[in-house]
Amino acid sequence: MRRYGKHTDEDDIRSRPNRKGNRPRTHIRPKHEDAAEGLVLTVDRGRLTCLVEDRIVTAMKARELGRKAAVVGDRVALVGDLSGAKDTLARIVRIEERTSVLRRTADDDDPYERVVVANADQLAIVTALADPEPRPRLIDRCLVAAFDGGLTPLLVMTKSDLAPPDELLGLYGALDIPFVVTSREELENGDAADRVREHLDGKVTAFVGHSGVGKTTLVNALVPEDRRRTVGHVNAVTGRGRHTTTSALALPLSSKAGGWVVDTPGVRSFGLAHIDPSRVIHAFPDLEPGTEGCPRACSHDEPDCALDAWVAEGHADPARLYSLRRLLATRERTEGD
Ligand SMILES: Nc1nc2c(ncn2[C@@H]2O[C@H](COP(=O)(O)OP(=O)(O)OP(=O)(O)O)[C@@H](O)[C@H]2O)c(=O)[nH]1
Ligand SMILES: [Mg+2]
Ligand SMILES: [Zn+2]
Repeated sequence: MRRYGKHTDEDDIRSRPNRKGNRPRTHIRPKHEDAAEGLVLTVDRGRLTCLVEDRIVTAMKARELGRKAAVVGDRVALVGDLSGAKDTLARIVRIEERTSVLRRTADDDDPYERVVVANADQLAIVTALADPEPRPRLIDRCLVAAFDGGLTPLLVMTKSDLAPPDELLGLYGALDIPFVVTSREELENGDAADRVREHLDGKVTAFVGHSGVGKTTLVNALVPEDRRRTVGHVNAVTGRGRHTTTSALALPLSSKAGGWVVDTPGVRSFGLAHIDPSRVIHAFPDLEPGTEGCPRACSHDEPDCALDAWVAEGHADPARLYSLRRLLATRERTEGD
């Protein structure tokens, strides 16, 4: 005899929690459909400052993200306390797909690559014309990282009050890369900000370069102080002797077109261990057409390379070929180590 009654009882017992209104426990992780969207503005020792609507929310990453780390510029999904009130902490449960990634390694032989900024459209490579001296090597490396990461480059040469830009313009002025030259005076009368801003509207621009070249000075000239204060009240820029930037910080531009600037800490080198040498040539758009006559899989640093003859014919500056070879050689050497 089938004992419907008993079965029903058992079913009742099993399903009782549901009837009480509790959600059934499933093995599928909740999708956090109610999560809010945020933008990571700065990261400091595991604490992420995010912009959620118009609120500044402090968050940490949820365990379920595992080893994935959110970086400045990341679009993230947040749950928990999103009020932005003091001492509250939200959780980042998802990092949205990135449109671009600026990566570097500390040195060429450092296998640990870090993402400096996510979702930037443009890389402003900042070089002082003096104090500190310009380093074309570093510029070339930043260009490689920009092309490789899907960012368009912009060259910013600061401190033209201390030294003329002629030499650097000789090297980079002829490339199809936009550039801006600024001085102390132009910083003070607003011209520097105006001229740089023309290249920034509607874009997310990361500022990189050696320490002391004037990245923060420029970013501060671009973003009005009241805006910096709202966003940056948990700002990770600390002063230690000279005010040196210790973590990346995204700040909104005030123009109608919108856009963001990302100030980053100064770098000594820009390791490219993660980039395939065959891709390095893309950062030398002035030389790239000359590689058409190269043998297949040319390393561009071998006797049959077509670049020597092409440059000798006057198509490009020999200093640029030297730069390319030096970059390829330093990469090779560290790879052979
Ligand atoms: N003469 C001159 N000095 C400048 C100019 N721009 C910036 N400086 C000075 O250069 C110094 C360093 O500027 P910062 O803006 O802190 O440099 P930074 O690139 O942010 O440095 P890190 O944060 O260490 O990477 C400051 O003393 C600035 O006042 C300029 O156009 N001319
Ligand atoms: Mg700085
Ligand atoms: Zn070649």
